[in-house]
Amino acid sequence: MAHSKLVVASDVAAALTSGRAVVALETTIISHGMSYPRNLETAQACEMAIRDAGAVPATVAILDGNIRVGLAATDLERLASGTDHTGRIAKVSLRDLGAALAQGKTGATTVAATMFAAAQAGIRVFATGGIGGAHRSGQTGPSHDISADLTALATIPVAVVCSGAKAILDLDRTVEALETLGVPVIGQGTDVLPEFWTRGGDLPVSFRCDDPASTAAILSAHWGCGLTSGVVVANPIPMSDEADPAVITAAIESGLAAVTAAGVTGRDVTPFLLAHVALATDGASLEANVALVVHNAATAGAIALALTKRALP
Ligand code: PSU
Ligand code: MN
Repeated sequence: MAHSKLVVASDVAAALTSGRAVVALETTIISHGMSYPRNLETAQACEMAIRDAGAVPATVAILDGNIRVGLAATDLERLASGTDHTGRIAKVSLRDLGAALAQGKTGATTVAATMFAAAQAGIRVFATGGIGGAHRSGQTGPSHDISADLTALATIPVAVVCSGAKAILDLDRTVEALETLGVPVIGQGTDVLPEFWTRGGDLPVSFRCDDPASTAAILSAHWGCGLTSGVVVANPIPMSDEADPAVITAAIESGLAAVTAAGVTGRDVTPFLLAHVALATDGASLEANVALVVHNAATAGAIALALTKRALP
C-alpha cells in the first residue's frame, strides 16, 4: 500500500524489486540508546555487517514529516547528533507516527514504528538490540508500562532479530505476553532467551534453530499459512562480548531506584535506564550493546538471504 509519506531509498527499492535480501534497522537506538559518536559508528557498523552478509541495509527514520526507509550518510549523522535545526530528535513509536507526519517532524523510530515502516515497504527482516516489553513493577505497585513493541509484534508480519528483550524489563512477564499475543520466539543457536547484555539463563524460547536456513523455513511457513503476526528471532550476544551478569544485575537495581527517585516515566524510562547502566558499569554495558547489535545485523543479513530462497505470501 504505497502512500505519499513513505519514501524508500533507490538502492532499497531496487533490491526489493529484484528480490534481493533487505534488512531494516531502527534509529531510536541511535538517537536515544547511545551517545555520540559511538551511536553513529554503531549505526554504520550495522549497515556494513548487513552488506557483508550479502543483503541491503534499510535504516528507518522520520525525516521532515516523511517515513524514510534507507538513509544517506548525512541523515544518519543528523539522527546520531540527537538534535538538528528541527530541535531535539523525537522518539517515534506507533502512537506518535501520525502526528510526526502531519507536523513535519523529525524523529527516530522505535522497534514498533520500524516494523510498521518495514512492512509498508515490503521488508520482512529487521535487526535491533533488544525489544521493549513489560517493565518491572515499581516501589509504588505493579507497572502498567508495556512497550508498543509488543503490539507491533502481535500485528505486523516482520521478523525482529534481537538479543531478546532489554534486561531492565520484567522478562518473565514479557515472554508470557509474547505467548499470549501468539508471537513465536525462535532461539537462534540457543534454548534460552538471551537477556540482552548476557546470554540468558532460565527462560525458554519457543523453538531453537541452529542455522539461518531453518529460521527462514519457519518464517516462510508462519506467514505462508496466513498468520499476520511478527516473529522474535532471539540471538544471544557472542560469548566473548558478554557482560558480567553480577555487574549488570547491580547496575539495573540501582537504575530502577534512580528511575523512581527522579520520577522518570513513559518513553523516557528506557533511555534513562540504558544511560544509567552504561555509567554504572563503567561503559561495559555499552561495549556489550554495540557488539550484540552488530552481531544481530549480521545474523539478520544471513536470515534475509536464506529467506530469498523461500516462498513468501
Ligand atoms: N535496542 C537497543 N537500544 C534501544 C532500543 C532497542 O539496543 O534503545 C529501543 C528500541 O527502539 C525499542 C525501544 O523499541 O528501545 C523501547 O522503548 P520503550 O520501552 O519506551 O517502548
Ligand atoms: Mn513504555
